[in-house]
Amino acid sequence: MKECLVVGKVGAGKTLFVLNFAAYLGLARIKINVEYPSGQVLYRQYSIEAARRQLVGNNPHTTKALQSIILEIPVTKGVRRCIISDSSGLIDHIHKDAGIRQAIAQTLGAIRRADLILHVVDTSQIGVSDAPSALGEVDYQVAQFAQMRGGYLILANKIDLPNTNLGLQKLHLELPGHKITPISAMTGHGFKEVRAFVRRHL
Ligand SMILES: Nc1nc2c(ncn2[C@@H]2O[C@H](COP(=O)(O)OP(=O)(O)OP(=O)(O)O)[C@@H](O)[C@H]2O)c(=O)[nH]1
Ligand SMILES: [Mg+2]
Repeated sequence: MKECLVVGKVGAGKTLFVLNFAAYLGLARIKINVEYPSGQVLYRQYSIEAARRQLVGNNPHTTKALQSIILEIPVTKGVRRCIISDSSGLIDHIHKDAGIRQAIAQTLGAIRRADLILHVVDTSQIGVSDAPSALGEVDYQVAQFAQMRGGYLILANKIDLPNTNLGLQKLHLELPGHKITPISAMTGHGFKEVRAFVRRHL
């Protein structure tokens, strides 16, 4: 089964996107395989609401493991299955906590292995200095790495927030030559385009 990895800076909205995208594709319950950087693997089940309450958060590094869900994407004849994996958020500096450094290393390893990469960017914070989710060096590095391969899409998230037009324009200037889809993980804006992209690459 192909793996679609969701990456991006801390607080960009990766977890909310994965959960609401799974709901958009018809999942009422979320069955998550949680793979910690230590190698420990846990299996958890949630309703979508409980998953949102427990797994989405305002503090950086809310997610500290690879959290994978099996999705079924409708295709012409039936459905095709793929794994979508939420990951620990990236940062531009080296974190002082060894556990977080391991979680980030796990994300970097997953980037190398993934068949598809959805790179979530917080459009509301582009150019905001010092915001943890602001576009940063690590975003340019992910984009550069992904350029060498197919199956890469940038999701300009939080487009529901005011004044994100300017952020979107800046993003196109900062990461030229990449396909960028504006989305809102909160409202579901743009999910149809993301589904079409994933379907094309399965
Ligand atoms: N308005 C708005 N808020 C969003 C959107 N996506 C995420 N958020 C909010 O942004 C915050 C961070 O969301 P998460 O999904 O936990 O972000 P994350 O990228 O998984 O963060 P880490 O796990 O810490 O790396 C939460 O308060 C979300 O409710 C969006 O599309 N619109
Ligand atoms: Mg998260």
